[in-house]
Amino acid sequence: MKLLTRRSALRRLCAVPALAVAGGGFPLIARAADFTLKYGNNLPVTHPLNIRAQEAAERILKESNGRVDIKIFPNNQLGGDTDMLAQVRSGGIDFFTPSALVIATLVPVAAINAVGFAFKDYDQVWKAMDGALGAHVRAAIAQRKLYAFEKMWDNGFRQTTSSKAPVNTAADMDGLKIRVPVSSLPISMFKGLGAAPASLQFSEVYSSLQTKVVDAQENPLPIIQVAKLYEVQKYCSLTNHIWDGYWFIANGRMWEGLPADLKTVVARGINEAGLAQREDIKKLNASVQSDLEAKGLQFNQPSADTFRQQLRTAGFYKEWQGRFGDEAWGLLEQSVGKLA
Ligand code: X2X
Repeated sequence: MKLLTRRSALRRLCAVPALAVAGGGFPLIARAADFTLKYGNNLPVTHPLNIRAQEAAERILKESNGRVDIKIFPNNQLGGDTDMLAQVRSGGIDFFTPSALVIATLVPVAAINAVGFAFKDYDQVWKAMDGALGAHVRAAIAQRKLYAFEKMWDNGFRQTTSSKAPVNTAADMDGLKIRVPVSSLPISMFKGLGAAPASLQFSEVYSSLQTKVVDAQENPLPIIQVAKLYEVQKYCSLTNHIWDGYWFIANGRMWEGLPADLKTVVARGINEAGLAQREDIKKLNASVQSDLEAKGLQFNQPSADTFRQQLRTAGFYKEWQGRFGDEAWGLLEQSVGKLA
């Protein structure tokens, strides 16, 4: 956060270039924002997350009468997920949107929404994440001195792409060199399925597929589209194995230091943009497959049965029930039914 002192504000005014006095002859000195806040994320600017975040920043600037100016640094400009998570903790940046899988490296229970084949549909997802399960995770995030806004943003149901062959059953995962995010749950899950998962930050995914460091990856279709992963993958299997979302988080000290009226403006701007972003992804989901097919990806639709069965046999659900604890697991099962 950059809080302008009177002196630095004066310095800024003195630095206003001659250009500002062109035009009407009156100096067009814009009032500097009281709070210039940095927000970093890992997605290309064309993803709905960035489009809606930009809208939110404009709305917040306006509704705060110019007092809060959020600057967005998309597409891993400030480093990969691991770096941005460190920066939002230290205050180097003010906001970050880690996927639940990514923030789980700091707040383990945050990976609970990513338990394999748990959520059946979005109805279940938003009831849980806007309800008791989401509240449980947000409380755990708060313990790490980060503030999580109430509404999670959508990443989507994760699908499996490969340059080698389609995945139809769990047996097709055998030995598959697949990139997963830097997070222990997907590593455990893909090992349970018999694959050979490798953790890489998203910033490295395109090049590692291109150079065949890995043969496969898994992500929601909108990401496969905006990050152009179809250029380096042939097959897309609609495994729907994980539902993944983004927590919009703020540095805790910065958030505490923000005056109450500005907190209200910022939270409203971000939460409402999040709800709109969910709708964007929903609309995209209806059209993105045919777009990706036109770009050459071949689709297939496996049934979840063999995967779920294999995960049970591998002890995946038992293990993660133990790791998350009975309270969080109970909240998940309240939303999706018995898992183990
Ligand atoms: O890294 C990924 O695969 C991504 C973009 O889905 C996340 O942010 C977890």
